[in-house]
Amino acid sequence: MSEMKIAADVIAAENEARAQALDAEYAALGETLARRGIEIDNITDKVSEFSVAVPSWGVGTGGTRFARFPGGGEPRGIFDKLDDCAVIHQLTRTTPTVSLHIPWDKADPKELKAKGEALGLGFDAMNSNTFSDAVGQSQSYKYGSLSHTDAATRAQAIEHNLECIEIGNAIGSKALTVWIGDGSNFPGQSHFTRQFERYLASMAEIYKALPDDWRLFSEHKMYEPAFYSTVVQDWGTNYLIANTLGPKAFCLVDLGHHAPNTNIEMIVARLIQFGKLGGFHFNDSKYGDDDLDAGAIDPYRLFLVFNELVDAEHRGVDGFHPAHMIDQSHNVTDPIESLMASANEIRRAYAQALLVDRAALEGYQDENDALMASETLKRAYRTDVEPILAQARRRAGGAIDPIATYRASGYRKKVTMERPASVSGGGGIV
Ligand code: LRH
Ligand code: MN
Ligand code: MN
Repeated sequence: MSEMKIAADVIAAENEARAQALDAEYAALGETLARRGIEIDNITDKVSEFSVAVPSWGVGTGGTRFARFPGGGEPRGIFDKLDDCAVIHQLTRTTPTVSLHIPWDKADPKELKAKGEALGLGFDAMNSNTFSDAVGQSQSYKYGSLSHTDAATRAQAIEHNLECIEIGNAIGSKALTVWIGDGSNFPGQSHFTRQFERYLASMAEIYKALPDDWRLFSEHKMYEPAFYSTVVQDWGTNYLIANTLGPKAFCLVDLGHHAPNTNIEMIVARLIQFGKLGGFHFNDSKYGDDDLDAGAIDPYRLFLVFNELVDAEHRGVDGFHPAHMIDQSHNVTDPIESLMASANEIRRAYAQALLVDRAALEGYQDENDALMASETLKRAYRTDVEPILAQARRRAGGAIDPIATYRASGYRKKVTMERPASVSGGGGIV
């Protein structure tokens, strides 16, 4: 039995107050879906099996571009972060794993593993950091890391990634995500081809050290912190990387890392078609890499991404098991609340995508009936699946209403008393 951060009787009392309404709403939705030939419990079971990893860096207040306004009870380090992640999972039953970032989360792997086990949490993909300088490192990443012109700097960046694999191996992770900020700020500053050759050679070294049952995810981003050119700037370059490195290399799609209005769901479809979709960093975006809460700006786009994933599942695409991770930064909300709401939004998009009548859609596509094809997607999207999500949580021992239950539990107040006040200031991740 894992350590419970929220008392079971709080969850029970909060659920008790909402159980009758949920049962009525679930029964009504069940009737609606039955008329469409869908058995509600089948959808609820599928939703229950769907999980998404929480980023360790998401539970602290972020948004460090101009200033940071920390809330009460900010986690002091990785062990506090894991406690907060456990709360998210206990109430949502959606986030059983945490994605670590090294060196921010560096600790004795044995202690990390023991803490995870005590809380009932596992570890998802490891993330390396060669986009900022760590205290005491000998070479600076100011002019790049894995693609740096200097061999010693590249060697240091490679070595750091190997260490991430080693730590990950000791705690049960099965993947490494590499995002780098390498690029240039002026035309002419870097030779595009030579820079990319150096990157590929460095990544090949990392790939060589990957255990057989691991996957290597490269994450593209259009710009920032390099503002003229970025080495891994789009999914085309990313595909070339994964293809060049080999069968354990895949592309990671962070929803906020594209030009505005990019058709992300189509990128997802292409990567699925060519067997190189590794996984996601879910978040939402209005202008750039905003790291806003999943579904906060454009929930229909999130649904359309899931429509591609469910379509691939439906077609039985070979070896299809993308990693689901959240990558967000919370500036004006309690990060625990934002992450619970986001996990819920991600499951919502999945549940809605499960409701798409795929046979009808295929028929409309074949007949070139654009309007009815669009309506088929909209019909699924317009369905309020909240009773399914709430039922899935309740059946797994979570909360019918995670945010209300969290507020009722007084967890934030408790950790605010235990953890010293965090200082505000700038600087941090981009
Ligand atoms: C930088 C970034 C990227 C990484 C994360 C740790 O753009 O947001 O998405 O995954 O930092
Ligand atoms: Mn990301
Ligand atoms: Mn990002």
